[in-house]
Amino acid sequence: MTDNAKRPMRSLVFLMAGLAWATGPAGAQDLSPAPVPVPALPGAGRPIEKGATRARREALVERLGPGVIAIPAASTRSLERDVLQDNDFRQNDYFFYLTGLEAADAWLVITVAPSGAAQPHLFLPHRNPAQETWTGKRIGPGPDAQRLTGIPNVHPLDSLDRILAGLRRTNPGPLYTLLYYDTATNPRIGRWLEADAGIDIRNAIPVLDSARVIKDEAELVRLRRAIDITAAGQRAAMRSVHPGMFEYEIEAIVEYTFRRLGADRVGFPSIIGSGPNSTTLHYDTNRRRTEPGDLVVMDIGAEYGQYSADVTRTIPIDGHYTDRQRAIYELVLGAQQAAIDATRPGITVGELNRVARRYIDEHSGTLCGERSCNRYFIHGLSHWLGMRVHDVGDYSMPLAPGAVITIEPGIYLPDEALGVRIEDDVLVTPTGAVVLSAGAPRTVAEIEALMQKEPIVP
Ligand SMILES: [Mn+2]
Repeated sequence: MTDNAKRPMRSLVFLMAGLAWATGPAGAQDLSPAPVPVPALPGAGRPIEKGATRARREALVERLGPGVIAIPAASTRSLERDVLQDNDFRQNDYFFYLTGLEAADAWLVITVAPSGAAQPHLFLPHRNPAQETWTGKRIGPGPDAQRLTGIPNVHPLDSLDRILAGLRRTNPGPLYTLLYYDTATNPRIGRWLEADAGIDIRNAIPVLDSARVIKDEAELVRLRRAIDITAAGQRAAMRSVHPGMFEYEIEAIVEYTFRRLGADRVGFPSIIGSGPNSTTLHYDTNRRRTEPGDLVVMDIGAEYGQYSADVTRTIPIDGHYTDRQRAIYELVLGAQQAAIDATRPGITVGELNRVARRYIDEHSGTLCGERSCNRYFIHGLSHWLGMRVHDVGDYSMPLAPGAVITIEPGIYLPDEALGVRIEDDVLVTPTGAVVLSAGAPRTVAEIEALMQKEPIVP
């Protein structure tokens, strides 16, 4: 995938370590330029795709009809009260989907008149200079917020209850909001839900979830970047591992690459399972020391701009698969390719699962004894991918262009400490599918060849 020409000669690696880190094969030069942060925007400050977020709001209005839609942002978490492992703030996915804004404690309200005419309103907390000593600059109600979000009506948060009451009078109909375990604890939604409030309150989540399955162009730009960064993490790990390395060292190479290439955080805890741990599906303790002959399952995903990748590779710690490992690997790879080849609009993930399992049935031979290896493929083939690594959406829905799924068959043989999972991220197109994670080497030959190259991390 990546050309080696820009790397310094091996003998210079130590002298030029800084340069090697800057220009290594998992380098930022592989990515399109990152957007320039907008200082007035909170969070990562990435420019808001105003056209895309407006189109998403219009699609929601179209589906819900007259009434008022009120979507809360997330709040910051407390260093004292919560377990903070990265940032103290990650925006609510639904609020982000409709606004692109990373502001805490905000609300989006969309009015839909009986005529169908819709109007978005953004409510933002007043800025608090004393608090900003701790938090850094926030975005408050004002012209900056209007200009950067493309939402013409911006109000202070403390006027929300009063203005919302007026908007509900002039836009009769249900009040749609987010009803799920997380927002049940939102005091304002709690008040609306009380029986004596007399509000016809309905859940906007099912309609939003079905919309989120189909990614628009702006979403795909972010998701592709998360996936490209993750593929770079896979390549960096492939080059750098050796027997005797601890699993957490491999995790460090992966996550170093993520952050160096601008990922915001991991989309989920990195799974680096070596030897016997390769057969534990969600192993993420990553404390074992690798040994010669181990396979290592690396199931990793960077989050970038609120979107998460999910790419798994299974590599031999010493650079060469044994005959037995290779045979199982080729079986999993063949099943994955069969499912990728079958991916197209109209098919369901359940049908893809059957395609992969049929391949395994037909190609197991005696690899797993008398019977097919299928009984060691102990999880589902696919899940939706997007703002959540296991993204929202109905799995009975036939695939349509713009949907993104993972395709990840695996075979796990605990008695042999031999687990193989291969996972790619696949975009459904009008005519078939595109593998978005092709930047991570996938065949035995590609992986063994890359593992021969000099390590990125000495
Ligand atoms: Mn997955």
